Amino acid sequence: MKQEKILVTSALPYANGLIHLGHLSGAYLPADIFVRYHRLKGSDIIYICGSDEHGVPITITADKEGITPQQVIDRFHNSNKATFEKFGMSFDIYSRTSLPIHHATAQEFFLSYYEQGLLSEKKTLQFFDAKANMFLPDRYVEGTCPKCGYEEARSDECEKCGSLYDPSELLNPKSKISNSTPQLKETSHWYFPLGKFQERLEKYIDEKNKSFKWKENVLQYCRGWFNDKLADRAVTRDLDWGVKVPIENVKGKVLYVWFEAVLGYISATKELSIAKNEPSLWKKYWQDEKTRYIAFIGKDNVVFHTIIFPAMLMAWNDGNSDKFLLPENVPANEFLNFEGKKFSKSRGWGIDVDEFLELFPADSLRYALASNLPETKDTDFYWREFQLKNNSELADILGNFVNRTFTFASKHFNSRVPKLDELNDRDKEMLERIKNAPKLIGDLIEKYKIKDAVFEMMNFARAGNKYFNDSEPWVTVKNTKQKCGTTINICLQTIYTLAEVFHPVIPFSSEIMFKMLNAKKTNWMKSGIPQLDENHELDKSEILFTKIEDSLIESQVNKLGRVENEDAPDLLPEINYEDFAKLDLRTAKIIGVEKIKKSDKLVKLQVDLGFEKRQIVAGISKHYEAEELIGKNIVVVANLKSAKLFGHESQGMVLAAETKDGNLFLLEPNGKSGLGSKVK
Ligand code: B3M
Ligand code: ZN
Repeated sequence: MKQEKILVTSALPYANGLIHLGHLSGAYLPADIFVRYHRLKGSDIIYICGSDEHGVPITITADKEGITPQQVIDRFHNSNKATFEKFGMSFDIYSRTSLPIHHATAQEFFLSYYEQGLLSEKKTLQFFDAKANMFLPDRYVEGTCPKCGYEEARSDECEKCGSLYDPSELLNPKSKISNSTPQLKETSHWYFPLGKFQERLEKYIDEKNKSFKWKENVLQYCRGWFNDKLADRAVTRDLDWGVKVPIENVKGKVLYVWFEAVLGYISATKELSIAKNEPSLWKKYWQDEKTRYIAFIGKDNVVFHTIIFPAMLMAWNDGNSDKFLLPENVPANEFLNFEGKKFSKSRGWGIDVDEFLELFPADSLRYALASNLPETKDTDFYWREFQLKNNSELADILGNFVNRTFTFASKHFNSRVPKLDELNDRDKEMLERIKNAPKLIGDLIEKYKIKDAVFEMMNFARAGNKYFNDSEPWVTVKNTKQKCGTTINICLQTIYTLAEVFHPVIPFSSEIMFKMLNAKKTNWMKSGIPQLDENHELDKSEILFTKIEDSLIESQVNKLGRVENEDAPDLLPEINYEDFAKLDLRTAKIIGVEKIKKSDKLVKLQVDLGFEKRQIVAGISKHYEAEELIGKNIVVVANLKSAKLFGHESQGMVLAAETKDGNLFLLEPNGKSGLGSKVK
């Protein structure tokens, strides 16, 4: 059979958060299974992924934490990369879109469109947040719907009544970033003419679907987009963080994150080529007509991979002699939910993959997720189901079959593969099953029916167990040892084939099975032919799967929905004691109050510190009547440099607590500490 050449990509996760189980089920685990299968089949396949490191949310995280966007992406890139490794993802490269090679690639594409005259520059009005000094993407503006009065409407569309309007019609707009009122400000952007490509895109999807059968859920999304007619799309943004618009004299504008992120697949492949010392290797995958390109994603990314990315590639191909391939298939999955609800970090619903893998083996998670993939509709992860999959399937069926076979082989056959003697019908039937398993399972994987493939894998192990039981080697070992030998031989051959076909799903355990067999993987299809010679020496047996205790599962279930503290404020950066000790805080008493005429906030206080009297201007006049202030014991900052406020000298500061709704309360010591005492 001819060797297939295949390029596989998985959506590039944002380096702005940790990946969760839902991500694994959507775009990563199915792809990894597909890739591992093809490697065993002998296909020439590369698997590309990496972090998506641009976009507004990353800059917002950075601002919130008082760090740079680079620090944000470094943190999440490194931890997601490590988590993927622990989970057994077998990417050929896990790259990042902040690398120069990606910036250059994305700019090259943009310039090609620009030079072909495809992009149009348009002026628009967009909300600008003066406080945060930035243009606001739609989802960061909220206001009152001009049609129905819904108060949480978005800048150009109302979720409640469904109406679309111009952002200038939105009432009481608020910036979600600074909570201030944004102003509409003129800006200009470049637009990509998606509409021009509609006909070709429809044809492309139609043809690919005819030859390669696309998933119904994916076709549905595409039809929806085509029905609404594709419109021009702005492909630039006013932002500092991202791939700079490569046009002279254009400042402060970057490429829209989605517009460049999809090109990250190409730049990552280039990076891989350089790492492999074959700089043009990437062309072999992206530009050779014989290559099959499969893009694995989750359902929220469909339009970008079936419409926008293909249109971008078509546009490049129109203007350049080196032509890129379009995806042959985009087998998007639906979502995985968690115990009946959406994953939510803030509500404590779900578990980080990293934390999960501290508690349970990667293969247990891989198997549980793979047998419950959201291939045609959303599915749920349930802790009890996870326990059941591990205990009753991995341990009780696969693990048990391997264990009892090895026990027999070591006890009665000196850990060597016994001779295959005369075959009865049951033996022949089992050998037939071994022969058929790789093709049966492989065909399902090729059709992206991974869940069904996993079901067949376990079914095959089930058949092994049944064969063992029905053959009763514990009886034959006593009177017809040759018969017993035949049974154990066939069981060992079954284990070999199981190790092979289970490899894509549980690679770590498959590795152990091969080690126990003292054998190596072979070509996928060959693994249906008995591979272990008579008298072949086996390695020692290991426990493949341990059962998960109820208590461990219960403690996880009990944790659900518990959050440390949802309203915990963002504290200022840490200080050390020396910083604190610089403040000289003293007890004092208010002995005089005078309003400051031109200000509705400030009052002039005369305070007695015991050792001296001072004048302090404080912003509390909205919160206290002058009369109630006289005689109050307070705390003041006594070593604050004096300053003039509204023309009045202020020699210190009074301490007050501000509540969430903006009320101020003076800190009032009870008077026992006298005046001028140090507060520490
Ligand atoms: N980072 C969206 C996501 O993680 C986005 C995918 C990019 S694929 C090129 O859902
Ligand atoms: Zn409305």
